[in-house]
Amino acid sequence: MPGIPHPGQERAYLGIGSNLGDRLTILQKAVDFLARSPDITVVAVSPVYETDPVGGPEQGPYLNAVVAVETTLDPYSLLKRGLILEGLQRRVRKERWGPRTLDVDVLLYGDLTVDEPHLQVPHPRMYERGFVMAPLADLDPGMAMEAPPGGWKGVRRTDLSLQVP
Ligand code: GSY
Repeated sequence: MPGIPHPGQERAYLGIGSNLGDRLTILQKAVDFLARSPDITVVAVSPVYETDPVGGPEQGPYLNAVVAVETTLDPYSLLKRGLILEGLQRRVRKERWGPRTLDVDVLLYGDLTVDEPHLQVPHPRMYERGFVMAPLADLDPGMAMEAPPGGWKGVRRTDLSLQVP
């Protein structure tokens, strides 16, 4: 991932995922929304992966990707922006780990560590999740955990792609 953030900006990585509705369109709308935000620059978007659901009830496969951004928002405001985005996709929080139109996670925010009830950065489960590590490694191998022998299970790279507007 080339480039150093501009002064006053932080590099952050967001995980996006969807397993309900028109999954690719929903992810693209999420990228478009981020790119339209004056305080966020979308630097790069990973390839799209189809992934087996981790946790929760029986549910359909996800499409997952990782978005690299530069932002002047602090990590809490970035989290809030993600929640707004989820709301725009009419995500209803019925059950933890259940199917969802859109999930947005703040994975990394510069070198910062946050450990608060509503926000943990780095995301506490990201290093064990192939659906995060595989796309993150495509964007920035230095930030990701190396895949285990045999590769990440339940994670398939697709030919689908997300555009940076
Ligand atoms: O934490 C993100 C939501 N989520 C996902 C996901 O995005 N992808 C897959 N494959 N499984 C998941 N389980 C949860 S919860």
